[in-house]
Amino acid sequence: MPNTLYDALFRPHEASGAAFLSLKDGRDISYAEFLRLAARFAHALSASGITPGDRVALQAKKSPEALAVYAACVAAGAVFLPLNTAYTPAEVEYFVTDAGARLLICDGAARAVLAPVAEKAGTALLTLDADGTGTLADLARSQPETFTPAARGPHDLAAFLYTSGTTGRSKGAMLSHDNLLSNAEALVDAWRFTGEDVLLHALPIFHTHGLFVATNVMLLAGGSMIFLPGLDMDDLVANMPRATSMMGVPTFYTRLLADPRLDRALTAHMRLFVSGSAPLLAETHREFEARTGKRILERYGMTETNMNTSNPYDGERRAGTVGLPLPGVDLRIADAETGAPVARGDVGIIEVKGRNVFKGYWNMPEKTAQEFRPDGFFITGDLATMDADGYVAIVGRAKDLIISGGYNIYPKEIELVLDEQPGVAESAVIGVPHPDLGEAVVGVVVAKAGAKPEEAALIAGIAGRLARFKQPRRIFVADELPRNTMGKVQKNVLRERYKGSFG
Ligand code: MLC
Ligand code: AMP
Repeated sequence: MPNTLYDALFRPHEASGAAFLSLKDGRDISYAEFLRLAARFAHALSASGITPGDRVALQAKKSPEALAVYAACVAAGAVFLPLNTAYTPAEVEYFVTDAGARLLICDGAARAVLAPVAEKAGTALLTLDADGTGTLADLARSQPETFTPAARGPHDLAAFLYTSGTTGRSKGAMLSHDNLLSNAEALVDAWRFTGEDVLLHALPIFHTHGLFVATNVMLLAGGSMIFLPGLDMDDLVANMPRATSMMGVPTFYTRLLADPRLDRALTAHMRLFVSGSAPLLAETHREFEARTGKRILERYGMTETNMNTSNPYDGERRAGTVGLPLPGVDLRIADAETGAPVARGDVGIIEVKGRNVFKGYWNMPEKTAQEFRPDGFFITGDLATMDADGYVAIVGRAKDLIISGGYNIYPKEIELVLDEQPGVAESAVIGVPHPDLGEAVVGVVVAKAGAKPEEAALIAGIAGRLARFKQPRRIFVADELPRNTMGKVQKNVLRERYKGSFG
């Protein structure tokens, strides 16, 4: 039966003995092997009662098997809901409950803490460990190695990716088969990926960048991935001579630059370095070129929209810009109030429309409506200019967002937890420059009368509530929060005050 994503990304490789994943331990997994595993997993999903349209949540370490759960969901017609491995059980509970997930697949070590969560949410629970074992594998072992994909059309949903928001309540971005496929097609073409490519893959596979940009592009092109568990400089350096390309967040590039082994010889075999998910400093771009002779290709995207712009493969890759709108993406720089396009060169909000743009936030029609213009353009909240040649430069954010090491963090979510801590009257959370992460989270609290909240106690108090990457690296106690005449906290004043916190 026709299944838009399966037919484009997976079916063509069913009989291919070519390597799809090369692992750190030297093992290769062929396309055919991977797809046999995915077929067994798809049968296991069906055996667990999953039918097309059901949500399947996965919180598991990066492994070929975790990636095969994605392929199995596509084949079974389920909606894949990958979760950051750093999320606490309380955070997982929110996502699983909000999405109405039928099944949660988690690491075996997390089973004890997540079992009550799953039970409360009415969700079945299976386990998948980093070595591929667990109750999912047990269930899949005796299943057939072929699976007839469920019928899914372009507008059926393929994934929910949760993104945080200004209210502190995360929203499930609904992505269709066509959203994902159209973007993969645009990127394969724009970045010239072929079956000869070997991508160095050190990103997590629970976000757009590592899952859809990197993986879908390689599946569509038929290339292979050196599939590393995470960002480790020794692994990166050891494997780079075998690779042709790499995709990373800016921290990948600043860490490479800090490594004396980065030079022309190491990168000689590489045809493409892509950066995205957070701003790449023009200085990083220039230093990287000086050291390696390679110009990083920066692109810009978002969970809700997939990739919107990219610097050109052949043309000029301009440092400090995110390049030109991708083919098929309608992009305008608009006035924040009216949505009318601003004059060339002026600052406005990036708005986009196209097959890449998501279907809305799950169960939040009003929120969805607020973020779209009547003519269908999605309001990204990113402030930018477009120059005479069409290059887009992001100059700031209209949304109160922190990007730390490529992870998005909304201050409100942290402020709500800080406000509940003993002795805290109110709080403000900001991002300040950080040499490794781009931005780091800083909390500023005002004490209740007579109370003396201490940084260490505050940090300990929020530890179990928020994923570690969201927790402030520093919490300062201030006499009061600076406010404007409207009573709104002036975060720019706080950012200025604490900007030197990390050197
Ligand atoms: C890890 N830690 C972080 C962090 N990552 N803290 C803040 N921000 C981060 N991004 C914390 C851990 O909790 C831990 O804390 C300590 O840092 C070391 O953890 P680690 O796991 O050893 O970190 P490391 O491997 O060095 O990870 C850093 C990183 C990683 C930058 C490589 O965060 C990463 O892979 N980021 C990529 C995120 C990504 O894929 N973004 C794309 C989103 S999609 P402690 O105190 O316990 O030691 C998107 C759309 C688009 O944005 O356009 O692509
Ligand atoms: P997310 O919601 O996690 O998908 O993150 C999307 C946000 O990351 C965008 O709205 C931008 O603010 C930011 N972003 C992504 N790529 C870039 C880039 N190349 N430069 C600057 N910001 C970026």
